[in-house]
Amino acid sequence: MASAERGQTKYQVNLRRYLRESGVDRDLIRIICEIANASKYIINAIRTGDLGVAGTSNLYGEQQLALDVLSDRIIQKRLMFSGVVAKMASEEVDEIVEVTVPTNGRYSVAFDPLDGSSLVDVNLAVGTIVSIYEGDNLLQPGRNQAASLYVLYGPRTTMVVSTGNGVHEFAMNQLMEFDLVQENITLEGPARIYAPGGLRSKYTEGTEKFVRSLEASGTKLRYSGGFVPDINQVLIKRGGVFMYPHLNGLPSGKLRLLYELNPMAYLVEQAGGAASNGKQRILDIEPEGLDHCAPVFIGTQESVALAEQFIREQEG
Ligand code: AFP
Repeated sequence: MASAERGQTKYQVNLRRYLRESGVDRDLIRIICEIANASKYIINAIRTGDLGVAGTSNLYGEQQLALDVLSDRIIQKRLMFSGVVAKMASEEVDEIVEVTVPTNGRYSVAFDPLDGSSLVDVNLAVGTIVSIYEGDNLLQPGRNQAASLYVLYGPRTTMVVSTGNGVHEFAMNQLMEFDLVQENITLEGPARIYAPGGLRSKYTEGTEKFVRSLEASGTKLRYSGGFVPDINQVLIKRGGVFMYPHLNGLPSGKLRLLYELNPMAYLVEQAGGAASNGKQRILDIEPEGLDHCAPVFIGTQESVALAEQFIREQEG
């Protein structure tokens, strides 16, 4: 039900009301709505902000853009004063940030403030990725998340969120509020699209055979270089698979467990899909640190199982 009807007037169901009527914990709603508010300022930063470098580097030694730092500050400030957050971990900050102002400390949040920021200068879609845990331990397996979401800054601004009862999409309206557009997004059948991250020339034998099987079955290649839009395609098209695999010379792949893989794996599993590092469920991986990276195959259960089979057969 995308909107509630009272008499002749149709009312859109907005994010806060939908979560409240779904019985979501009020402090968790607070965090999700703070991210929704932060997204308004991030949109403005993307549209008008400085596309240059910040002159600093992140935890992975990657050069930070001014937009990375600005987006990080926008989100940190809203979570810091939310009154319900104990700790924050940002992909753009080297260590965990303790909330130092009064808070009930019920939740902790890991986030990538602007994933794919290097795509802004070529005007491609980028996103914010958020992972929420109860308590103050951010280094626990992703299966313990209380919620996860992403905001996709594309031709439309949308939020896809799960609090453990299905995956739902909201779109930003003219008032910059998020209205429900579809609920209980569910992946169906085999992948119709695939997104192969990383250099193909460095694929291992198992991954190479997996990709060839996708091509042979007519699966279409759809890869933007942005994790958020690429995963969004898999979810909204109801069927696909994304991979950023282990590569020859890069056994851990590129993507970050806390800030990218866990939140997306939570969403995709809530949508009836699967997420694996090629051998193990992403959400069962014990984080070894904030900078933990892992290979990923994520999408329909059928496609992820096939990837694991090829890797098992070819690489043991
Ligand atoms: P940035 O946030 O540094 O732009 O990286 C984005 C990303 O982590 C993820 O969004 C993409 O899936 C992946 O990099 C693309 O990596 P390649 O550019 O190596 O394909």
